[in-house]
Amino acid sequence: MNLKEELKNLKLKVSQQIEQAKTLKELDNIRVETLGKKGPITQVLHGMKDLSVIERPAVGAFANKIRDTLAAQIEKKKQILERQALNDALVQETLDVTLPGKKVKRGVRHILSQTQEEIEDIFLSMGYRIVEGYEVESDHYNFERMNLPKGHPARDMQDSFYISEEILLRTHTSPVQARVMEEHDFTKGGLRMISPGRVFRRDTDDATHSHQFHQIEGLVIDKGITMGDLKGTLEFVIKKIFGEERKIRLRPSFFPFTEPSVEVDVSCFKCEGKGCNVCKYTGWIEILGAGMVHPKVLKMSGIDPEVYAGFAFGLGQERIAMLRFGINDIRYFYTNDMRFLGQFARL
Ligand code: FA5
Repeated sequence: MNLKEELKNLKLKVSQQIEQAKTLKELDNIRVETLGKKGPITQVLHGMKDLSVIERPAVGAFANKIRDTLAAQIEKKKQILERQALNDALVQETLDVTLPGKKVKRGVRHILSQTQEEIEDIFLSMGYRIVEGYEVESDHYNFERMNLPKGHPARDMQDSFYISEEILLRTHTSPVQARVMEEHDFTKGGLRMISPGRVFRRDTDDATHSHQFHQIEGLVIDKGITMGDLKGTLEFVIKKIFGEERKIRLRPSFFPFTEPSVEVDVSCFKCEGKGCNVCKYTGWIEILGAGMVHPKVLKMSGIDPEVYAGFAFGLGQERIAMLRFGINDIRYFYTNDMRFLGQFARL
């Protein structure tokens, strides 16, 4: 068989292989095997040295033509296979755009933070300022300046965690009263502030008590402040928190730093005063402690009680949130159970 015959047969065979190739990889193998340096066409071209000078150009041109034809066929087939591969991928990787998306879970503010912010907003709307106190306090501000000298029996009600003899974790937010009173410039007007924050007591944890909880302190000092201002302010705030139809009542009580002192009750919002398990069948729920600032406390802060008077109150934030939302165990606030916390995305 002469070289031309050989090339023709080769072309036929390779053409068929190209035609039958199913994948791009298969096609590329054919290209390398046929047209590559070690492939049969190159071999034929090498064999040309044995041909006569007359035969050589014709066979050479024929071999080149066959190589170009096969290369073009391979290229064409490559495009077909590529399109096919793309179509297959499009079919296989179809996206169902109607499938519901993945929900991104939005967090919610902790119910205690929400309660605090809501109460802050009420007081801000009445021109109060918000003051931050210290969680680590001195015995001096926490007790002495609140008219609770060492050995005073009322200290027993607020046993603390001591860091040293004089430094402790504050047991209430009342020390902020003394700190603000002594730095307030009364030539510029009276003082109205609230101070929310964390407090600590050596109380045993149960459904209504925690060794760590939150209070909001309130203090107003100006000329001519009376018990009527205290009652009116608290009535306004409590109605904002618990609803316009609520009533309040003041009961005599005792705090060393206020005189007179009162416990403030709100009419029960569950039974409307008829008596139920929430109000322990009294029709009233105790909500906070308050009173007129004791003249001794004013004096210790450099304020003349003959000129100025004021009222103060302290409420438990957990207590407010528990009553409002019917939460029956204070420990839910601190255990970070999302099933509990997630329910309060509504304020
Ligand atoms: C006081 O702490 C006073 N400083 C409040 C005050 C301020 C009175 C200004 C007058 C003028 P009392 O110990 O009652 O008061 O605490 C206030 C509130 O804190 C309580 O009504 C209750 O809601 C909350 N509370 C007290 N102990 C705990 C506790 N262990 N766990 C959770 N809440 C508590």
